[in-house]
This record gives sequence, C-alpha cells and structure tokens, in this order.
Amino acid sequence: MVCPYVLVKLGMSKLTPQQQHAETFLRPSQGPQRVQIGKGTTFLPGKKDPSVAHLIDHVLEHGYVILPNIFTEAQVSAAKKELARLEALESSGPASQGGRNRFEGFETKRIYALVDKSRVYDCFAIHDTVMKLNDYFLQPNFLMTSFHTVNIGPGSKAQEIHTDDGLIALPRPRPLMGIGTMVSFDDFTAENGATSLIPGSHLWDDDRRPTREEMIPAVMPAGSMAYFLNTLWHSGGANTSQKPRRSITIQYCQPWLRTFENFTISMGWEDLDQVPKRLMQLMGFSTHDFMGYVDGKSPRAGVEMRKKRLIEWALKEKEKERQSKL
Ligand SMILES: O=C(O)CCC(=O)C(=O)O
Repeated sequence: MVCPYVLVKLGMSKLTPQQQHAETFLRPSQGPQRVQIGKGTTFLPGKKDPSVAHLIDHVLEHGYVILPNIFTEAQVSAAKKELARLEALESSGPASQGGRNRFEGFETKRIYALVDKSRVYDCFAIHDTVMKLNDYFLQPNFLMTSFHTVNIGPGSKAQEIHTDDGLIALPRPRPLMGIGTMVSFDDFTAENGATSLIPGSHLWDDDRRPTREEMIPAVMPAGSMAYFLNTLWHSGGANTSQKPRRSITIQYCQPWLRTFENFTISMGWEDLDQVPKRLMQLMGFSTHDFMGYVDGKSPRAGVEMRKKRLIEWALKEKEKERQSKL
C-alpha cells in the first residue's frame, strides 16, 4: 500500500568550502534535515522516542491522534470542580461568562491566564507523552502558546473552521509552527460539540479549502486528549445537547515564535516558585539559545531584577507620601 503521506527530505545546496570555514556559525536548524509532508507542512524531525513512535506515525498520516484516558479521574474531577469555582468569579477574565465574538463563541466560556488563577491545571500542560511527541514535531525549547479552558454551552453553534497557525502569513507548504491539544473534561460526543477536525488536511496546499462535510468529531471519553499539528483544519463543534462540553486547550509552539498568551506577564511574579519547573520553561521563563534574554541573563533572573526595582520604587513612593503628610 502506498503511504498517503510522504516524508520528503528537502534538498539543501552543499556548503562551499568558504561556508565550511571554522568561522561559520551554523545552527542545527540550518542543516539539511527538514522534511515535507504532503503539500501542507514542513518540519525538522526531532528525537523519536520509541514509546511514542506509533503515535507519531498516526500524526504524520492523519495530522492528529487521540490519546484516550491519559489523565486520571481525580485530575479531571479536580479540573471540573475548579472550573465551577472560577466561572462563578467575575474576576476570572473577559470571556469567562461567554465569548466576545464568533470565534470565541458567544455561548462558550473561556478562562485565560489559567497559570495565574489556579495550580489545578498545571498537570495538563506537562504530560510526559505530550512532551515526547512535541520533542519530535517541535524544536528543542518549544514553548506553550495557549492555555485556557473551553466550556461550550448547550445551544452553541459550531466554531469557524480554522488552523491554529492562521495568523502567520506564510504559504503552504509551510513550516510547522505549533501543536494544538484539546483535553476533554466531559465525554466528547458528536452531540455536545466534540472538536471537529479534517483528517489529512495538514497535507493540503493553499488551494484546498475545508468544508463542514469533511469534518469528523473527535469522540473520546473524559480525561482524553486530541493532539494535532497546527496546520490541521478544525473547529469546536456545535453543542446540541443539554449539557456543557468542558475542556482545556493547551497549544505549544516553536521556541522562536511570539506566543498567543504572554505568560511571562499573565502570571503574578510573586507566585512563580509555586509553578513546576517544566511549566515555567514552557511559559517562556527560558531562553532558546540566547533568544529571550533579559539584560544578557535568563528571564527568571530578569524577573528578580524587576521585582527588586519595583520594591525600591514602592518604598520611595511610600516615603514621599509620609513626608507630604508631615
Ligand atoms: O473547542 C474546541 O473544540 C476547539 C477550540 C479551538 O480550536 C480554538 O479555540 O482555537
């Protein structure tokens, strides 16, 4: 059987003797290892951990893979309880009571800046299997770009069909910029708005446009994950059931890309020590080579520098106020 996806090694012109000169600083990403899948996606394959090789092959062929029950009942139950607490608070953000546009979904509640609001969701962002899959599809030091709950209420219409790299104006085949994931807190069904996706659409060129008829629902039990390349066409589904479809989406991106959510600011700096180290790195408190530095040091060191300056400033302001009252 002919495999529907083809890993094509993209040719790189051989280096001239001058380029091979010791003075030339070539990074691994400038080497000849980039591959193309179909007409839609190119990427630099990373380490293929044998324990996830079958999952990688599924993603290469279909653009996504379902990871059933990768989270425990306890994790899912804590996530739902915390969601009820957060959604009851007005301070939970501008889309926590309903979306502000068709894309967010008027009947869909989203809680952004989750890293700042709760520690219950940390475990969903750093699952070992997901890290291993990302190690293959993304470059080392990949980041988290998006991390928020998605609660599609009864009566919600289907979301607009999109790819998560749609903001990036590059033609297909284009470099893989990131990975999308949806984690189900409720069973995802065709009726309650399971994420809809078009298998194989990561292989398409720009001339092919998606249609609703080509979509399939990512049906999966609560505690599962749909993992997909962000060149894959997908959308939230319509919820025709009587109950909400609760979930969290976590997206990851290449280490050299601007992230959707600016996690280094959305997280309160006073609480940074409570965040797992791996998550901190994913949030951008890290560097990629020297990309992301603060005054030549790590962003974490930069935060301490800013905190010190803020404290000094606050003390001076307090002293000024005291003096003015004398
Ligand atoms: O809610 C879903 O199933 C998908 C959400 C999504 O793709 C998005 O908001 O970008």
